[in-house]
Amino acid sequence: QQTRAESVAVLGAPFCRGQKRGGVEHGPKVIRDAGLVERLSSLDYSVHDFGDLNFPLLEKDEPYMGVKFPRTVGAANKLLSGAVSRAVGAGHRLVMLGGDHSLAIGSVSGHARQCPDLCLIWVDAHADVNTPMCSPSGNLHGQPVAFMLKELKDKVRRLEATALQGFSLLQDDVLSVLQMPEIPGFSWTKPFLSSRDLVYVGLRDVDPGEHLILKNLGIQYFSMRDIDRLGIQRVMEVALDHLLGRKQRPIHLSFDIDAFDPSLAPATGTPVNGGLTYREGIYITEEIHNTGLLSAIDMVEVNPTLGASSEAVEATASLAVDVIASSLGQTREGAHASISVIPAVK
Ligand code: 4U7
Ligand code: MN
Ligand code: MN
Ligand code: MN
Repeated sequence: QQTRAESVAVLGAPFCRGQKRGGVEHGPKVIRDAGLVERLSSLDYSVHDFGDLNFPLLEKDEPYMGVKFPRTVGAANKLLSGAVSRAVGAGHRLVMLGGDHSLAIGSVSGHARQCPDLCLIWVDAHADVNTPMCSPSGNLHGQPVAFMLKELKDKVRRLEATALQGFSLLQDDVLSVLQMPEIPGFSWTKPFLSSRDLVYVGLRDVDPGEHLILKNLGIQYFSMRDIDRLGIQRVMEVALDHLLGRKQRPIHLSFDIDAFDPSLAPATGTPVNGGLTYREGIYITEEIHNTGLLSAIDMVEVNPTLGASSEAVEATASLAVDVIASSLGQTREGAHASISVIPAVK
């Protein structure tokens, strides 16, 4: 059978220390059990399943500035970053199966090592851009974007000059919230993303410090209210133009399953009402596929121990597979790329 001559690497990241609920480390298994590899193969990819990473267990890992399991999360992401970098460097499209969303630190940074000009589309109910100073929970799955953004490390002068105008808060207060400190476990990584290279879709639960960061850095985001107002078609048009309008470059899609409405994706740790419909979610990924620029996908926060029933878990996992397949070219209108699957006339 003919293939697209394109290959997809699947990499499992069974990891849960970026948050407090057990079970999310079983995400890779339920997503595979929902038929991921078969679905991608039927889209004519050559699929390389690299299995699950084996994350080191650290015995002593005290909180630092309220951040929980900093060294454990740092070490896991360092390992993941190397694995992602190798897979992308070998020419594969990458699918990373989480695990909690702290894993995006490793996944996006590993991708960026190979593709320094990548842009990032973050589909999530949450902005995940808390710094240790402003995180309400100390959980690192609510902070990954803060580790990526160059502007949160940049020295005070640039922020004073531009972003802070018009804010009534004392400058010192604002800056101390915005600044990203050194965290044990993360000395292997440096911020690599500009705030203009990031777009959010699906937001509806943003913490005060996060909102301050989004506004101060002028990050492009589309909340559920924006989707209600503009429609998902216009949202994706503006989002992709913002990222690709000046220059075509590789896309990293970081997809948190809690972007969907909890009625569709119940098996997840931090559900928020009023999420994406099935059709909005799939439209997002169809449009990303249509750019021809998608280079890596994270699928995170599927937690099989939190579904009320096995049906609820299977529905969530199967939705995750639909999102990945659609990102990689599965269409709702059908396709006739591989004629060999048409049954011969008897
Ligand atoms: B997820 C939260 F406070 N913002 O920081 C936090 F509401 O990866 C939730 O998007 C983070 O699921 C959710 O803990 C992280 C909280
Ligand atoms: Mn989320
Ligand atoms: Mn998230
Ligand atoms: Mn979550």
